[in-house]
Amino acid sequence: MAEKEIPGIRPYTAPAGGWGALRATARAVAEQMQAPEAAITLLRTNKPEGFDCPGCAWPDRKHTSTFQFCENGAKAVTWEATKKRVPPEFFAANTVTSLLKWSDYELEDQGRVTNPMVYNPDKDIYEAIDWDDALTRIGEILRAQPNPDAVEFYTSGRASNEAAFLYQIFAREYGTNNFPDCSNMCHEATSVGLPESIGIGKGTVSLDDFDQCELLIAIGHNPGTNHPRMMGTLHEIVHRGVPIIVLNPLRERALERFADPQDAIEMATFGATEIASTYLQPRIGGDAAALKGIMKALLEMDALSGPGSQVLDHEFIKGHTNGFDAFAADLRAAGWPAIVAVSGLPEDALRNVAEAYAKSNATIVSYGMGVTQHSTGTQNVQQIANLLMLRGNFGKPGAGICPLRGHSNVQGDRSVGITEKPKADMLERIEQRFGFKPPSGHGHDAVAAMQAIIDGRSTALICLGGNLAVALPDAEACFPAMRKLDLLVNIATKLNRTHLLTAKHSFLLPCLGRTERDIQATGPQAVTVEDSMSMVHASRGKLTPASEYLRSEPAIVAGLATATLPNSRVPWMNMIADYDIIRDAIESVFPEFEKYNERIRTPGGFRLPLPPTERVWNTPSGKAEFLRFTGLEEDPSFTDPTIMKLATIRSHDQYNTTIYSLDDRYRGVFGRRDVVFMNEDDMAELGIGQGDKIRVDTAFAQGQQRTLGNVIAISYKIARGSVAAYYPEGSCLVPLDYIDKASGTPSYKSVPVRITRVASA
Ligand SMILES: Nc1nc2c(c(=O)[nH]1)N[C@H]1C(S)=C(S)[C@@H](COP(=O)(O)OP(=O)(O)OC[C@H]3O[C@@H](n4cnc5c(=O)[nH]c(N)nc54)[C@H](O)[C@@H]3O)O[C@H]1N2
Ligand SMILES: Nc1nc2c(c(=O)[nH]1)N[C@H]1C(S)=C(S)[C@@H](COP(=O)(O)OP(=O)(O)OC[C@H]3O[C@@H](n4cnc5c(=O)[nH]c(N)nc54)[C@H](O)[C@@H]3O)O[C@H]1N2
Ligand SMILES: [Mo]
Repeated sequence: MAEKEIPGIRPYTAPAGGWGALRATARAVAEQMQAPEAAITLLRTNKPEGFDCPGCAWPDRKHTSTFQFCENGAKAVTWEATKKRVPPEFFAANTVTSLLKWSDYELEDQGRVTNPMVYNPDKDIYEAIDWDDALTRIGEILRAQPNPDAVEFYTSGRASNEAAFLYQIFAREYGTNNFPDCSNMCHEATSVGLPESIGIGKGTVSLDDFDQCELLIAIGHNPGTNHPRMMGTLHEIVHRGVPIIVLNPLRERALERFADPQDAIEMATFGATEIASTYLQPRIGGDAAALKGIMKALLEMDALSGPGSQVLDHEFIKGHTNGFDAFAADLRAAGWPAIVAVSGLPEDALRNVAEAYAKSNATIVSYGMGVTQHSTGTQNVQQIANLLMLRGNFGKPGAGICPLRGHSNVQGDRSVGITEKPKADMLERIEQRFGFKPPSGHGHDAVAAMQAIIDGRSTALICLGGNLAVALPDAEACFPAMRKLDLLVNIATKLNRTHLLTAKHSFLLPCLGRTERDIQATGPQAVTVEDSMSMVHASRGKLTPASEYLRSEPAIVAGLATATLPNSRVPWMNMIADYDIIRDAIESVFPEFEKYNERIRTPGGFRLPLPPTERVWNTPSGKAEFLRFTGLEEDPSFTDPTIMKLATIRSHDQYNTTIYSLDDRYRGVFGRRDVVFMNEDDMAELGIGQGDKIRVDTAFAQGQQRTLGNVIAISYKIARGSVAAYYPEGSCLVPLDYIDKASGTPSYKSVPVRITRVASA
């Protein structure tokens, strides 16, 4: 196919990282920050007396290393520490109806919200309101709701442990377990799948394990963009001679070639490091089939091997696991032709992975949204655990499972009680500590919360951060439903669309960000967060707050609680005066936080217990469980070969629903986001040329169909039968109930679609 010039589409041929990344950082600082105080804060990111980077949940070595350069961490910090403001005058000049026409990028780019605001429906604008008035009115409205279970308490994963803990105590004393949470759209498959397999819903590796691993298998994540500090680790292990096998339907530049900005020689010589030793491109949704193929090959190799040279770790399987025989029988029954067809990978490629895996004495498997955001997300995660169990890769140095968490404290929020399915022992300890009886019935996760709002069962929504309506799929169903709410409260740093989907009563409460000083009655306070590897440490902001009216998240939650629950048993104001008291309370409800205040005062903090690292399995059988994925297809209702699978993915210049710019440098897209990435052969077969206008129609049954129009096709190195569009633009294609039944996670990465050409470029 002759290449046409399409505006904004230019192949990117350089390695990821390198000077391009440095230039992008300098630009982010220049565009957003007030020099010099704010720019200097960047140097305090992830330092012992500094703040935790809001960018991602990848850990840092002891928080004492020299400044780790990271382009997207810099963007996250500068975007928060921006000099731009959204004062009351802004709202006075722009009706909510007019703001709804702005793009997500334009809304957030206005800067930090400075005052508490209340919506005035007569004028269709947000107006400034005193904190006390706002809190009193919210309290009155909350007390007037039909029942506590008609209120949804959403949490986004930037909230600190202290804020999240107070928030769950508030909601439970109010009387509900409705805790929709961003992890319901993210790693819920991990939180549900891994406890069944290995007894805990978290990763088992530490950074030290990366120093000792002999093989890394990286499945369905894009660290060059989303976990950029991981690139330093990948760079190191490649230089140690460790092979990295990637499974990703798209070629992601940083997983191919990367120039480490921390590496002076690489920078000076314009050199780069090849990251993946093997790059396999399964079809979207083909991971379980690929993993089953790899494990089947291992079983076959083991059957041929003699005593002493066995491929499987039989001792581990016998001593530590359950369910092996049925699991192995299922693998033996799976036919190679079907594995090849569904995974989209040749048999010999899968056998080669098995061989590399059999050679390694210590393997880590890392994974992200490419694994979890599928209708079989939970089972996909469990296949990864199975693969590791076959060679005893739990509880030994250099080995384990590494889910790449999303938001910088999403894991911590769950550790301190943000869960819609509370365990009895936690509830008992809450009652012991605070003297009220928390509800025990299961509440709503994110999708269930929105379904309750759509049906009118839920009448109020409080959001501790985030952009729930845009983060959830299916705007067509969600946006109108938001307007039926009686109460909408958003605690936020920046303006976004969820704030504009106003209810009968709507409030916007501006809070401090991570980078800012938090001073309470007893002096400056630090908060704590937990990274992807279960390390808990302190974070202390240094910048002057964006406005004198901002309050900290813990203070806002305590204010809401006091206003709503006049007879509360909880000493809210004491806890706000001194966050050590919040941490003491956390420790009394969650024993694994013992000596919390003492241990966060050591640089680097402390690690929460991870029993699988000691080969202790907190499952009902007391063993790690081999859990089967029956069949190979993730959704057997869509096997018609004309149906393709669409994934919604992040560009390099976005943070979830926050769009920093319209560029996606490493994928060669500049100044636009209206693209659908397609395989060249699929395009040829469908008669679609580079840059042609297309439409994407879902292949769901009548009534469930959705369409994405006004997009162009771009040829990209993506597996056949697979297409990709940006999140959130592509979210309109995902029906709200197309979810992983086990975890409730929307299938954002695997929508059955058909593509038609509308007009030529
Ligand atoms: N700069 C930046 N950093 C971030 C974020 C951000 O938006 N911007 N978001 C944060 C959050 S909340 C999260 S959860 C993480 C997300 O981090 P990632 O997990 O990296 O998220 P995505 O970009 O959504 O998708 C990851 C990859 O999945 C691949 N993929 C799609 N479908 C499949 C499939 O069927 N199989 C396989 N094997 N791969 C597939 C895509 O090609 C893509 O490379 O990043 C966090 N960090
Ligand atoms: N189609 C599609 N949809 C997806 C995904 C996908 O891959 N594809 N990924 C899903 C995933 S993994 C996730 S985690 C969700 C993300 O869902 P959310 O967590 O709800 O969304 P964010 O875009 O991270 O939220 C951004 C907003 O958070 C607020 N904010 C920023 N910092 C702070 C702070 O310090 N405090 C407070 N209170 N507010 C703050 C700002 O107002 C900002 O506008 O989206 C999900 N949606
Ligand atoms: Mo996420």
